[in-house]
Amino acid sequence: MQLEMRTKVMELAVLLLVAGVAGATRPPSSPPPASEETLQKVAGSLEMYVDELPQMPKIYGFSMRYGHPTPVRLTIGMYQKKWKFHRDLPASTVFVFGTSAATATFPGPTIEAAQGVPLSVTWQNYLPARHILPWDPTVPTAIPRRGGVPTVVHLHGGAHPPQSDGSAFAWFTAGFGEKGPAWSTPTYTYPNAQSPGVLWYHDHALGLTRANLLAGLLGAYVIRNPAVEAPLGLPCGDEFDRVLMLADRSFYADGSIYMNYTGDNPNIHPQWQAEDFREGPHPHRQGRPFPAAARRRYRFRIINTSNARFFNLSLTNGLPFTVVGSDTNYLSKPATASNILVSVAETFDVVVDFSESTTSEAELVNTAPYPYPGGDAPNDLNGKVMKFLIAPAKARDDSRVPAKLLDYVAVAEEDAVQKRYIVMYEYEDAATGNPTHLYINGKRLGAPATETPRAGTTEVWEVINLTQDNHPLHLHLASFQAVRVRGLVDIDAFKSCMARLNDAVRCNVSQHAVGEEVAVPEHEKGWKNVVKIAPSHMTTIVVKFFMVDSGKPYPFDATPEPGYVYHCHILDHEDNAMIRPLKLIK
Ligand SMILES: *[C@@H]1O[C@H](CO)[C@@H](O)[C@H](O)[C@H]1NC(C)=O
Ligand SMILES: *[C@@H]1O[C@H](CO)[C@@H](O)[C@H](O)[C@H]1NC(C)=O
Ligand SMILES: *[C@@H]1O[C@H](CO)[C@@H](O)[C@H](O)[C@H]1NC(C)=O
Ligand SMILES: *[C@@H]1O[C@H](CO)[C@@H](O)[C@H](O)[C@H]1NC(C)=O
Ligand SMILES: [Cu+2]
Repeated sequence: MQLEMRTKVMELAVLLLVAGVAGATRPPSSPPPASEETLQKVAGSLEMYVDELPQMPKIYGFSMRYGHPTPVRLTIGMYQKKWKFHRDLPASTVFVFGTSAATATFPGPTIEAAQGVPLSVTWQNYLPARHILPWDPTVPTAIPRRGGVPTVVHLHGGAHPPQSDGSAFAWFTAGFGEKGPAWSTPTYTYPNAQSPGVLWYHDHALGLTRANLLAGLLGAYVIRNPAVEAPLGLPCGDEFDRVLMLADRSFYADGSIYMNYTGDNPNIHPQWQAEDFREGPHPHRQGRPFPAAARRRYRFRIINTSNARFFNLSLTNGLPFTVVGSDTNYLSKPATASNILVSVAETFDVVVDFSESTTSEAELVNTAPYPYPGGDAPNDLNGKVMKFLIAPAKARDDSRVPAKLLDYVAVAEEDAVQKRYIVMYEYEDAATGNPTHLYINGKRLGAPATETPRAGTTEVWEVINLTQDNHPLHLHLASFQAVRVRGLVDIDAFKSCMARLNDAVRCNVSQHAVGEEVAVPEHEKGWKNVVKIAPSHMTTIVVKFFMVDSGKPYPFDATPEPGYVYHCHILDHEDNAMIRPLKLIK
């Protein structure tokens, strides 16, 4: 008891020290460290399935004034406000997107874009002097001298010029008061030249992404093209085509969002943790029934927005998911799956046919262990995502799932002009054995770019995980596809060689990557922007640095500064610092 008290006092002391370093950007009067028990108690006190699933407001990124979609300019701000997550929970302070503080929502409004119609968005920062969540100045972080919350928006899955990509170094504070070294413009332009599909926008500020997303800076972005999509006949319209953004959050009893600010190695990183899983359920997951789902087909665009949690989703009444798209692109033909494994930031576009249900209710449940794949099974609280109440009578349904969806360019591994080894390392504190930081290819983000593909070409990347986690790899701009996943043999020898030489070829990768081949699931065989990289495996991905729907070059210059990045999408890894530059050349 006494010992525990002392630990807490020490934690506080460390935190105050951080506050001293961080000046005005420190969290407000920090809440006491909460125990797992307390958080579970708060989560358990929220009655499940009482609040209806919300429809987020839509903002149109085009105008139909002349009878056809024409470009518009939008201004979207980031605001601090109070947000009611659940009937039984006091309102929480959040950072959220909206066209005004009054209309801002968690998640932010869904931006509706038209394929082929460019959209300009001026992103504005109205956030206060101090963050609502703790952050760690000892990982590479945007730290403004005069306070404020640095943010910069990245459109995940978007093919757009580097100046509009939301470089981690292009952050800015309220009123553009302070700007990061790569800041160049308040207005970002999204060409929307890519295939129709679902994307999402979120903060990408250096070292703050995990805290800024946890606070609420995320929203969906859908590109549509009726001429291409209507003939497919999939469920459509606001009611039957829905975006589901999954997230996990824990709360204090007063409604504040919880973030663990005791570092894994507090003497090195006072706050940073290798994997910051929320203990409790997100009320969006726990508390939301889908009101009276009609007995017909629905299309759900499921986006995983949690920091580190994987979701292995299935429906309790046994209905399968018919997967029609993965990340932003359609599959070439539908794939049926009884469960889908969604990593951080991964997206699945699925159709569920409730007319086939033999029950009047179905729960969407998550069975993925966390950390994935070696961790604990989810409990009753965080294993339940939402519940569908299914109407008794069959509803009229003109939709269908066609045998063929959309075709894109072929994988064509043989077209690759370059092969690269991408190796994920985790470093540990010798004393505690806890992770201190993670790097790709043993290099910091700030080290000169080594991945410099030529625009318009195809490359093969052999991605090797030398850590214990499954890392969802995300490339900005490029689309890629896993073609082979192969086990590594004699891994200890390989690992120790890599620790010495950091060179896959000299470490005889071809003699180690000869283990069992793991099949890539049918529903993941599409052009993706996030691919799960399994521990102890080498995943071969084919990367295209051009438009994969048409095979044409990017309709913009992809080579200027500040370039792009590629990174692990576990936000705690990305922030410290599993992220590297991706610099296209002519
Ligand atoms: C917060 O993190 C610390 C250090 O990893 C851990 O000991 C503690 O159990 C965590 N607290 C909760 C509530 O998970
Ligand atoms: C979402 O991604 C997070 C990591 O970003 C991961 O921990 C979580 O399991 C994923 N959830 C789903 C449903 O995929
Ligand atoms: C996901 O859950 C299903 C049961 O719903 C199970 O059969 C499957 O093994 C799980 N997959 C993973 C990768 O955990
Ligand atoms: C790689 O393999 C060759 C031939 O099998 C061997 O001579 C060499 O020592 C190996 N290199 C390392 C670093 O293990
Ligand atoms: Cu990772």
